[in-house]
Amino acid sequence: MHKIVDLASEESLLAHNRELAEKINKQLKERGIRSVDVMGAIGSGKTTILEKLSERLKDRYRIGALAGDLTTTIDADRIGAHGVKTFQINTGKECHLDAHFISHAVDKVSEDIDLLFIENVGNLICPADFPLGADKRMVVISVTEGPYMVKKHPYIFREADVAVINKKDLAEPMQVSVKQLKEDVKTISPGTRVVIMCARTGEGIEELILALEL
Ligand SMILES: Nc1nc2c(ncn2[C@@H]2O[C@H](COP(=O)(O)OP(=O)(O)OP(=O)(O)O)[C@@H](O)[C@H]2O)c(=O)[nH]1
Ligand SMILES: [Mg+2]
Repeated sequence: MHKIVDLASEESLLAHNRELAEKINKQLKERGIRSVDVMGAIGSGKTTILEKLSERLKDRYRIGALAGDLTTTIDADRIGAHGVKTFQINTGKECHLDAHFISHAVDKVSEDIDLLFIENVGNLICPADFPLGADKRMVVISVTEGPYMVKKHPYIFREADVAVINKKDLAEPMQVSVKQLKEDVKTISPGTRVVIMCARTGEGIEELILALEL
């Protein structure tokens, strides 16, 4: 009995999140704002990629960013240093953002922008279940997490429109095959576009912009 009650409440929580996410997406579209949810492993390069994207796209879009992090403003400060209007969402002990956080934070950055990036908390598990209302969902992993990141986290790759395999420059010393990681994504989620990057140098950024249709 106890288990049935728990399952029912979890389902309603997820359904509520999905409803709210749809509402957020509608609001963003009405304001003419395109949006990208950036999920991915801890330290895989999410903020570095957003810094590079912001530099590359700042003449084409007025950009805003919401950065999810447990307690610090480090990521928002890094992205903000590129002239992006940023707002940090501190989740406390929560390991992912949800639509409720976004619904409260979105007004802080959405005036006078046409493109919104949302950096999720570094985590390859929970964010998969919590869409945030963004047009595109992207997941970032890097070779430094080892060779099994995709196989071990199939759900988030199925949710993602675009998967980035980052830190290509470290593939050789890590003895991790970028080609194999790409094949793993294609096996698990054939519709997900895969972009191989070295965010530190900016390699792959043009392909990412195309994949995100920006
Ligand atoms: N060698 C190498 N290092 C990279 C690359 N991309 C990012 N890094 C480094 O990896 C570290 C983590 O990068 P971040 O961009 O902070 O990663 P993140 O995913 O935002 O991290 P969290 O938000 O803390 O989960 C930093 O020291 C980056 O400079 C890359 O392509 N190659
Ligand atoms: Mg970050």
